[in-house]
Amino acid sequence: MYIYLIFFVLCTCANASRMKLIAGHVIFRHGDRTPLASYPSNLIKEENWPNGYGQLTSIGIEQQYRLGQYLRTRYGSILSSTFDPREIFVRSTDFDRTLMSAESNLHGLYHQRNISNNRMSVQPISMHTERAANDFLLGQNDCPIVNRITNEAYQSETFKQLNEFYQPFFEKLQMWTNASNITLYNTQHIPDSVLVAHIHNKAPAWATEDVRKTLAEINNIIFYFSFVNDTVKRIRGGPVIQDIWSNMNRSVHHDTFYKLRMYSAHDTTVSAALAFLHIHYPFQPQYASALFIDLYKQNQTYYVKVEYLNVTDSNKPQPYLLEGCPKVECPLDIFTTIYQPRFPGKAEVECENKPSSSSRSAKAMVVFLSSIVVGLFLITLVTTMFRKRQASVQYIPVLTRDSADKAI
Ligand SMILES: *[C@@H]1O[C@H](CO)[C@@H](O)[C@H](O)[C@H]1NC(C)=O
Ligand SMILES: *[C@@H]1O[C@H](CO)[C@@H](O)[C@H](O)[C@H]1NC(C)=O
Ligand SMILES: *[C@@H]1O[C@H](CO)[C@@H](O)[C@H](O)[C@H]1NC(C)=O
Ligand SMILES: *[C@@H]1O[C@H](CO)[C@@H](O)[C@H](O)[C@H]1NC(C)=O
Ligand SMILES: *[C@@H]1O[C@H](CO)[C@@H](O)[C@H](O)[C@H]1NC(C)=O
Ligand SMILES: *[C@@H]1O[C@H](CO)[C@@H](O)[C@H](O)[C@H]1NC(C)=O
Ligand SMILES: CC(=O)N[C@H]1CO[C@H](CO)[C@@H](O)[C@@H]1O
Repeated sequence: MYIYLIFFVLCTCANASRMKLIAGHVIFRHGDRTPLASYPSNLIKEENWPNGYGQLTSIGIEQQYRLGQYLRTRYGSILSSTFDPREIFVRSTDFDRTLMSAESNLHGLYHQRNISNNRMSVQPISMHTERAANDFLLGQNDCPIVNRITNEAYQSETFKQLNEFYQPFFEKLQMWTNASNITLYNTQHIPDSVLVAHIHNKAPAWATEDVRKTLAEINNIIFYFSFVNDTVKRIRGGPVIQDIWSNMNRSVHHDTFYKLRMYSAHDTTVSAALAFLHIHYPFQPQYASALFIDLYKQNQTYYVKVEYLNVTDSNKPQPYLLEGCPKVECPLDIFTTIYQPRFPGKAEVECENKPSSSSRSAKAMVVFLSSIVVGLFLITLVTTMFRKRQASVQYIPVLTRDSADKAI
């Protein structure tokens, strides 16, 4: 009896002070697409892919449709069942695959239509974009300083050592692909071409499981090195997080805000946003993977919760405990204190191509930091060799002599 009473009281209190969802923000990668490029020995040419290179496939359309259905279950408590442009704002990069991904996703999110007295079977939904050259928000504009820092990272000892490590594999890869001079610096499109071909049952015979695993490792290394520098994190990941923060700030100040802001973008956008938040995610984001940054309210206090749906179609996002936050539901004030100082300035200022003022000290810094990273890398390598390939998420992608050898 008493237990029931206590239980009842607890429940009532819990209800009264429930975490209430206020606003959702989602950054996702487009769905399954055709390859972006090829290699000399490839028998599958661009014309063998529906609509050519870099286009959303029917698999990708369906992945996004299902992600939209998941968004309905996730945000159904704050979004009307039919489209209302005052509630949702959709922003996409200016690519066919991301625009079409957003459309497919919205078909899953708004299954109920209500237009022209139901005489039309389509519900148009507005979305916004920006041509790539001006798209600072989702990281598409050309930014010379980012290229310069990336090139500096490529000069680091760690990167050189990794390049050495994969030389025997690259020699094989040159033979298979008929491409010349393959290095970690220029190989990006081969892992992609092979992965996409494999998904569509068109992979060449040499692309065994071990070869694909090694290619994936290489891809992950390139992703890792692309977003390791704080300046790059700020420039490539900062704008979208700042945009999200502004919407949360408007809500807190009782200004007009969107219940859901959706950003349809790329693996690089998702990686950069994760890196900006100091989440060390050492993999290439999968198709239709989605990063959620949601605003909650409880007892007049606002909280930010960050979750990443890291596997296509999994519907099981992983919550993150952010550095400096006491718990997964991070009080907005703390979130603001941590991230506001890292927000970028205007694109023109951030991306300005200034010559490096202190390139010597910058170089010394790179050498110093690389030696730390080399140390970490070697420790990781040795540990994994002893552990015999136990799956684990490390700060740096786990490499083993084992996997490099088998691929050869
Ligand atoms: C590789 O390139 C050479 C020289 O260009 C050419 O003769 C050969 O047929 C190519 N092999 C394949 C498998 O594409
Ligand atoms: C091979 O690639 C590296 C890095 O991309 C470049 O520095 C080098 O000049 C290239 N060598 C040849 C023979 O093309
Ligand atoms: C990031 O790059 C900038 C510009 O080259 C450099 O000054 C800075 O030291 C780098 N930061 C790190 C952590 O390597
Ligand atoms: C937060 O939102 C309020 C109300 O819209 C606005 O006046 C204020 O400038 C915003 N703060 C920042 C730092 O943008
Ligand atoms: C919320 O407020 C209620 C009533 O003021 C209080 O009993 C409860 O402990 C508060 N909950 C939290 C999590 O602060
Ligand atoms: C996805 O996240 C889970 C939980 O953090 C992790 O165990 C898994 O390795 C991740 N998968 C991929 C493909 O990133
Ligand atoms: C689901 C929904 O909102 N249906 C409405 C569509 O429009 C007709 C006519 O305006 C309404 O009667 C429905 O309720």
